[in-house]
Amino acid sequence: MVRAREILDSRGNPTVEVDVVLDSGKMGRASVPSGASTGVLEAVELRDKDMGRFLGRGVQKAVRNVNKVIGPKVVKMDPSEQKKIDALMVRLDGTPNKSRLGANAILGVSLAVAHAAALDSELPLYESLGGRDARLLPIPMMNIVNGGAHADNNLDFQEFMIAPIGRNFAESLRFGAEVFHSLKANLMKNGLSTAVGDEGGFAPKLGSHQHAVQHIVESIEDAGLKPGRDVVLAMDSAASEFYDGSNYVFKKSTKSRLSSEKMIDVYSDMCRNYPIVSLEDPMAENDWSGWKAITNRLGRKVQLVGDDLFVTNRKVLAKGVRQGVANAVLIKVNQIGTLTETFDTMSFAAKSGYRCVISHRSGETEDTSISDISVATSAGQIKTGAPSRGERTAKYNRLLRIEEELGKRAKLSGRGVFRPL
Ligand code: 2PG
Ligand code: MG
Repeated sequence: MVRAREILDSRGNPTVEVDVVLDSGKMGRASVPSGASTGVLEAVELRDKDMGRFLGRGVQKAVRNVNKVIGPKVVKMDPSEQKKIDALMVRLDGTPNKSRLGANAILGVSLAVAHAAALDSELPLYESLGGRDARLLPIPMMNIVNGGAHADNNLDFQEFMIAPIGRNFAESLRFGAEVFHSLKANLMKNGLSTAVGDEGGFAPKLGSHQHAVQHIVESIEDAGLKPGRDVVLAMDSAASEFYDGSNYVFKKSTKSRLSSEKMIDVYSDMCRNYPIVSLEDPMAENDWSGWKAITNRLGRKVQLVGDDLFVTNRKVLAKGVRQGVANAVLIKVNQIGTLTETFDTMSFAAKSGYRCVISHRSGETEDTSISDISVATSAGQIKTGAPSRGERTAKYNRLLRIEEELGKRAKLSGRGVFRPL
């Protein structure tokens, strides 16, 4: 049996949850995340637009598409046939961007099928998807200062992340949590707000992006750790959000307007002054010449991750590979809509010498599928928010359990994972 329902995500918006119940009575369950700063080419999240419910954000149509359209077609199929089931849903939808049935309907089924298959074969999800070789734990990239579309402060850049590198995943996570607490103390000492944003990071009003990084570096030291050795830094500017078609406009802070070249100077200086190893969406999704220029300037030293730019889409990524743009791709299952297509994009990235970063969305649920996916694919990097808010810690805690379960076989990815290939 396949059944869907409307549940709430971490922002209090409705989202789709799907149960796939096997004849044995075993049940695979998954729910679907939702972004705030979305790429234009993302697969379509179907919303009801009925203003009488949830401000138009209801997902009853997507739920109905699972229960009435997809369910009856896949119910007789074997859950181990993930590829066939995903391909069938893509065909049933029939549009290039899943706008008929909704990527939220399709992904819910795709993930729930994967969980059902794992239960059926009595394997943990990471092993069911990745085989016996799946034993690489990712370095967590923890977004401890939130800005952009994720907070109502004055930071234009969306995410300031720490990537703590311990001897194992549990130690990395501990470093991350300790820095989070010392950042809280640091902000309080400076009379700044310690309220958190959508991804659990602090959202203080700060003078500049450089100030945000400065507070983070101080907090790493206060926690007794060494910036650049125990903890390195990453940013997601989500630059499409503040690009007006020709300039980068810091609308939340100084109102200054920067050309692509000047914007790249800012990143270049920040990477020189701080141990920053990864920049995500430093340029806007429609500023391909800016992207090309930053790749030429920084792409040999720093990981440059395309999120809005590539939207987990193999075809769009192929354009980037052809043009020599970016050197890594962010992987969000709901940007493309099925597990099969996600894996396809990842294997194409690997073949093309691009790194993959597994990612949550700013609107999340308690679902932890991406933790298993990160281990199954040996991606080596995951970003899933601060060590705060249950929907974020659920993913990190799942990784703790996976590490424990793998025992001596578990291996933590290392600092080298950020080095461009
Ligand atoms: C991003 C994501 C997740 P959103 O830009 O990388 O951090 O944000 O889900 O809002 O697109
Ligand atoms: Mg992003």
